[in-house]
Amino acid sequence: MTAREDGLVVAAHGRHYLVAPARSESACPFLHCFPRGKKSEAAVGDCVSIERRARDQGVIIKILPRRAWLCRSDRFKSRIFASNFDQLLFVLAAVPRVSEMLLGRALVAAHAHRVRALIVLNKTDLEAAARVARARLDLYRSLGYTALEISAKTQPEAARSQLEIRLKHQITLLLGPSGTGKSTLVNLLAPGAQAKTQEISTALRTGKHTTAFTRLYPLKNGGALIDSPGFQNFGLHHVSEKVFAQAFTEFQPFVSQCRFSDCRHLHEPECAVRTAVVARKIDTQRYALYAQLLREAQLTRF
Ligand SMILES: Nc1nc2c(ncn2[C@@H]2O[C@H](COP(=O)(O)OP(=O)(O)OP(=O)(O)O)[C@@H](O)[C@H]2O)c(=O)[nH]1
Ligand SMILES: [Mg+2]
Ligand SMILES: [Zn+2]
Repeated sequence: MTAREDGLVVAAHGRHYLVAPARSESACPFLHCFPRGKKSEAAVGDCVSIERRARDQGVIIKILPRRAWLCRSDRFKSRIFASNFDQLLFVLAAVPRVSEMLLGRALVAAHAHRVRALIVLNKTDLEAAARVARARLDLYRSLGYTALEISAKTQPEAARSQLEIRLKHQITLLLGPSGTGKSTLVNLLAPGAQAKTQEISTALRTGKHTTAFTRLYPLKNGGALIDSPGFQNFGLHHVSEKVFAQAFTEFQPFVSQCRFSDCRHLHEPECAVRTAVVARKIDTQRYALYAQLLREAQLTRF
């Protein structure tokens, strides 16, 4: 029988995986691996059990249980693209304009998987636009999230010192719209990463994201960054309605005052959450996201 060994999936291109062997004395830093069966379902961040077939090649025999994961999905199919992260770092930028729906989804995902979420506003050198984005950050700070402000390009050292202490020994998944500077941050924090970055105007003209694949980069002082392509959406179909409601922490002071104890805060009479939205005690956009997540969940489940 061929000996098995453990490894960490650092990149996934269809059925082709790049796996870092757990044993550091391994002759190759990375093994090219394929799944044993027809289905290819490993994700970046997965701990896997492999059998070597050649010096730099192997077959994935088993995926070890995951701690946290995110799927890129729609109603019909979903695929896990990153797993086993300790925290989410959502990168938004003065330009392109802040996508709060995406940010809100990331925060719900973090809550559902009980991982920390950190928000970073990049490109503060673009001052006028940064002012607009900054005004919205106060909302998230009031909800208890840490929101840092950096300019990875014009003040890299300040960005590094703000981030390094928060990323040390953690596996951090970078999320955020295309062009906000995720790969720029990877290059700043993970020496030798050489992640591709691109002017947004060029990227938008081609209609493609600069980062095409999710990839894990080890950090010098322990921990790792997982860079992902900027994208519009990811699935939360595995999250229950109850968890959705809990993830909106600003609803919590009101839920006990709803007339019905099983109130979903959508159309029920005497709903204290909706009353709070009307009274502007709850942000309208955040409530709209909650209602949308519930609608999406219903579409998938029935
Ligand atoms: N003005 C300014 N531009 C920045 C800053 N940080 C990054 N950029 C630029 O923003 C553009 C996009 O950066 P990327 O790092 O490729 O963005 P990304 O989030 O990885 O994009 P995708 O891979 O498409 O998801 C590049 O031209 C960067 O040079 C900054 O602090 N200020
Ligand atoms: Mg990128
Ligand atoms: Zn209610």
